Amino acid sequence: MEIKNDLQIKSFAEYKKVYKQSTENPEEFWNQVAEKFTWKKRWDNTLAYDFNKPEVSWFSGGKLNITENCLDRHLKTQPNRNAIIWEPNNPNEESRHITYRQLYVKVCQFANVLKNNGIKKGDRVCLYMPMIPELVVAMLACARIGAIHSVVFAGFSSTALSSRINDSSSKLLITANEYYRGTKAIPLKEICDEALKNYNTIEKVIVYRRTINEVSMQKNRDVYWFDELQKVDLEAPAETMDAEDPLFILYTSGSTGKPKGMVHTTGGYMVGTTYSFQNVFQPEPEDRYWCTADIGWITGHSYIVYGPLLAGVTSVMFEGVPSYPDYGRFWEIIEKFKITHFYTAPTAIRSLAKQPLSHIEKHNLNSLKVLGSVGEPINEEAWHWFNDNIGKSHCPIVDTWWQTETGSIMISPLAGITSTRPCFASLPLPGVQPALLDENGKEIIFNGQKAEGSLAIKAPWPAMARTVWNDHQRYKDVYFSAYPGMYFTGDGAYRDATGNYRITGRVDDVVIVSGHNLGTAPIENAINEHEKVAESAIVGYPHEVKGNALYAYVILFNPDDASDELRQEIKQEITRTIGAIAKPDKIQFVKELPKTRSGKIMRRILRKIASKDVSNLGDTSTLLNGNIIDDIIQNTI
Ligand code: 6R9
Repeated sequence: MEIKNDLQIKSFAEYKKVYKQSTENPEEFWNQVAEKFTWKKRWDNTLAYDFNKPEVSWFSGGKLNITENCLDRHLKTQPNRNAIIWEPNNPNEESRHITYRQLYVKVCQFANVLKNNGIKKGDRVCLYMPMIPELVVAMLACARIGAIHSVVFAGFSSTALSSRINDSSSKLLITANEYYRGTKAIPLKEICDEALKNYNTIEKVIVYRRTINEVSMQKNRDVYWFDELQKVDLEAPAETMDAEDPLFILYTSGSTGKPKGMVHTTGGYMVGTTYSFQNVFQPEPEDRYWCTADIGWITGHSYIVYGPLLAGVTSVMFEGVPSYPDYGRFWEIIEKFKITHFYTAPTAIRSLAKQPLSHIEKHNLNSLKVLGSVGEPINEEAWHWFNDNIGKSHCPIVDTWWQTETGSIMISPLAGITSTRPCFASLPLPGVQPALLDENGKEIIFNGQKAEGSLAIKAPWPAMARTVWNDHQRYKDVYFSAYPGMYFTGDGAYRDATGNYRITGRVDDVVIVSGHNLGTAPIENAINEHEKVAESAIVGYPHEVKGNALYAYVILFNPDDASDELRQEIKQEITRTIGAIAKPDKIQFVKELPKTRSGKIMRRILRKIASKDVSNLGDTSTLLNGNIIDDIIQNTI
């Protein structure tokens, strides 16, 4: 366990000292962290970067395989510790305990299956799977042989899946026949078949049988996971990877157009996720850490799979939902496995806070030591509810701010070390240099005064995404053009007089619904697909449980077509092209949309109207058609 104790900061004074060192001499700081890992060859150059190109490389010349750090390394010290504890959707089904040794064997074996199916270093493999240990096995097996995994959230539609398959030109698709989430059966293989109907790059499909039900299998293309295992050895050498070789692609919605395939590389991601995991959560060897995210999101990648396994901690994984069989499910799991660290999202907290406390009172939550929140700003009420009823006021809450693009947690308290305060993500982790920018793009230097502005990051950190797959220009345009020489986060932030950050929300056209980032453009495109729709605009408005919900303004070719039936059709179109999470709660048919003279829809005004906050609509003088606003307000839903 040498890695754990060496990496954890243990006092606030130490944090301040280390933070200062990390900004004064980042290379020396990250060298010391990187030295704690197993490398096949040491790196030549710690950091090279140019944010104008933009180009970033960490630990270049270093050779390694991340799975030797997640698995082989722990075989010497703790082969029998559980790597994964898995809890199924249905509480009557058996949970599974998988030790580091067992996980190592499964990963090696499946790495051989991948090879047997023609996968080589650098190939892309798409994983469209439920929350089962085999998803972790498949990810690590890819990493073992140097293939690039692209996990697609199993809640996405066949259209969303096929666009991600083709964008990454994945050769192999790994899925399950079907699975259950709550009372719903999800026919995953059927969705895959739909996604593969048209042109696609997939040559083979490996199907894990999560249930006993038969599904259709296409000859020469589809094979069963279990059958493939019978054909291979248990040993698989770890491919030698360059520190900057891609480890995975993960798609995130953008404010315009198609999703961006964020590319994360091997060495920096390993160092960054481990360091942040160790310091934010402060785990001890015997702990049982549970993150409720789905592995289809970055939180699952970094803090269910890589961070905890690299740190040698037991990571608990749950297949189901907080409401099934009842709203006591999370608390039951905490009691069952004596969970010490519970990392979840504000939207889950808010929905659980609406339920009677009796669900909680039935369970012993005394094992809990640290609580975490991620995905969107946690409002004060939810923070207090979480603190009082779950943490019983003795568990620090780490409100962790970060992004798919950042790869690792950027701004967060360190559990038990940084003092916490509702709504505040607090202070940057060592190695992270945030900046607040005013409307002219000028940095508001910290001088003991409160300030508010756009949040940017001034210098590279190891786990940052290196590019957008096949579209480096877009990487530059989205993240490095707003404020030349800095990484732009898309978020706004407030900084108090002590230098603590509070994230205030997106400043671009991304709406966060139940913790999921949804770009408004793809949803509008889906609505516009309907033959009766001329144009549409999507905005977010505050929602008690989801944080934000979607409000759609839709112009019809023929206003007489407006009906509830049409609203349903529009929702279906969205479910089909993106997924049910992108369905608007409200659809208002309008004659026109407020537009600027340059033709840009004024979403700022629509957001206010949808939020029923019309007292001050701000400057509407730039509008081409300001006269339509009253009409929109009068017909607000
Ligand atoms: C990890 C993750 C990123 C966006 C981010 C911000 C919001 C995440 C937050 C938070 C306030 C927090 N966000 N954590 N806002 N406080 N603790 O969620 O990645 O899905 O890419 O979303 O989520 O707006 O820019 P991702």
